[in-house]
Parts: sequence; structure tokens; C-alpha cells
Amino acid sequence: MANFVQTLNRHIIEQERLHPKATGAFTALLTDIALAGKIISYHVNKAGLVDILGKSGGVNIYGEKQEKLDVFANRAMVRALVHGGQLCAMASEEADGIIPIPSDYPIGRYICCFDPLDGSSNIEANVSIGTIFSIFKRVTPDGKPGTDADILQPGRNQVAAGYVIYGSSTMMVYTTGSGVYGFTLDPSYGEFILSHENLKIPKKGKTYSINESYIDYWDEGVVNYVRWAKKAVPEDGRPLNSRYIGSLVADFHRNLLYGGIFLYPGDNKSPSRKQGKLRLMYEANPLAFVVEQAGGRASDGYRPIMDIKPTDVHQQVPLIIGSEEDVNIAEDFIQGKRKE
Ligand code: P6P
Repeated sequence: MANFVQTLNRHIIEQERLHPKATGAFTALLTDIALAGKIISYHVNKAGLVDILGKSGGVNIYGEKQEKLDVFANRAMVRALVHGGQLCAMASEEADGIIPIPSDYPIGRYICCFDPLDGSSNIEANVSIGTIFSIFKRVTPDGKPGTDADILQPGRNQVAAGYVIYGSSTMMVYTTGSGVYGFTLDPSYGEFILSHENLKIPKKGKTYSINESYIDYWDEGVVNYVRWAKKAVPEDGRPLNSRYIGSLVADFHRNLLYGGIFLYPGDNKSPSRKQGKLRLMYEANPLAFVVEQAGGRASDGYRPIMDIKPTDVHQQVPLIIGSEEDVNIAEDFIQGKRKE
């Protein structure tokens, strides 16, 4: 008897059964995201072969040049999600404001915020990059277009979140609040197959991940934490190992599997970086949901990421995320409770 192959679609349906009021819309929505992931994976994996690399000429709202794959990935997500008819609105890193559902499509009961291709500046270097998504139920009455109120919900309200990482293999990692599950794409027949059941992040890791080139702009607490992490105290398992890929999904995924901490704190390099660089709605919140479901923590240095009440769809937050004990220690330094 061949081993039972658990596919993503079967798993999503089983997860849906855990939610008594679930209708099937949830299953359809996650399946739409998986489809977009497969399409983006196909193009990411042949990016070097066709003229899809290089600057698209467009810029996003931060003035960052958009890679052609950015533009393609955003379009793939928008199309897959609009056709599915499960959303009342969506938000993307690549769009200025709310993306409405076109009038000739049904209005659904969910919201999806996504970063269609995070880490895209690494595309030409063949570094792992990813799609990150966050799903909420709408809070305004059904049937009408979604509004800011539907989008600007605290991360605690998420009903599902996850990412697709395009690396040595393509994996979709997601949670609906009942644990974290990883599926690896088998390109031979285009199915995501369960490869990581009920993922749990080690309580303490041996790796810290931060861009140390900003050390002269950090607040004292962050400097003290990194100095502590690098100090040679073998009986305490230090120095911690430094690993920084510069692609959030890749750095996060490594820590999720092996343990460790990723930090992107605010800094004083410019006023716009006081709250860091990463975005609450479609980077910090979804990864915070995943890491908490895996037994880890995500904080802005002072409070849980998912407790933050958003004020803007593109708002930035400092992000300290990973193994529970490592995040607790980093918070103590950032809050001045520890100096060494
Ligand atoms: P820095 C990639 O551009 C990204 O948005 C994240 O994927 C990554 O963690 C971060 O920026 C890297 O930023 O300032 O270290 O280059």
C-alpha cells in the first residue's frame, strides 16, 4: 500500500472542519493562495532564463524600483484572489491603498493583506524569497465593498496566515490557529505535499539574525543585546551564531525550523526608520501568527506584534521574532532591564 500522501487541499479541508462556523469559503481562499504560489514559483524558478528580471521601470510607494517579478507576483496574487470571490478587499505592499474587488466579481467575507514577493531585491542573486499573506474576517456588513475598518484590524484577529518560500524547494507554511503546517511543492504533479506536521520552534536557538551595519544608528538596548549575543561565554552557549540572509522569509523560515531570533529594530538613520523597515500588516502580523502558533514570540521590543492596533495599511514596526526565550532576553535588553 503506497504511503498516504497528505496534500495541502485535503489538509485545508480538514482544518476547515475544526472551525464549526466555517463554510468552505476559507478552503477556497487558501486554495487560491496556493495556486498563486505555484504560478509565482514557476516564474521565480525560471527567472534567470527569461527577460523577467531587471527593473520593471515602475516604483512602489516607497520609491523602491519594482523588479519585474514583483509586478508579476502582485498580479498573480490579485488575479487568483479576485477570481476566487472570497474577499471584500485586499491590500498589497505593491499597491498604495485598498485593492477593491471589481464590480463584476462577487464580494466575499474575508480580507487578505499580502507581500507578493518579499526580498525581491535578492532575485538576481538566486536567494530564497517569499510571498507572505494574512487573512481576516471582514468586520463591516456583508455584501458591500471592504473598507479600511476591515483591513486595519489587530493581528490577534487573523483567521489564517503564512508564507510561500521560493528556495531550494517551494514550500507553503500556514496556520489557521490550530498549529503550523508545512507543505513542499512536488513540481512533478504540481501538488503541495505535507512535509512538516505541527511545526514547533525550539524554545531557545543558537542563532541571531540582524543587519549589524546599522549598529551606529541603533538605540543602546539593541547594541547591548547584540554585544551580549556575541560575547564568548561557552558555558552559556555564546557567542550565538550570526546568520543574516537579508530576505525576511528565508531568515524567518530558518529560525522556525532550527530555533533562533531575527531582529529588525527601529534605528536613527532617518526619521522614516524610527519604526524599523518591516511592515505590520503583511510582514510582521502574519509571521507573528505563525511563530506564536509554533510556540515562539513576536514583539516590537515592548509588546506583542499582534496586539498592535494598526493605523495605516503600510505602517512599519520594529520586529523581534523567533524562539520564546531569545525574544524574552532581547526585550529585557531593549527595555533597559538588562545591560549584560
Ligand atoms: P536590510 C528585503 O528587502 C526586506 O524587505 C526583507 O525581506 C529583509 O528582511 C529586509 O528587507 C532586509 O533589509 O536593510 O537589512 O537590507
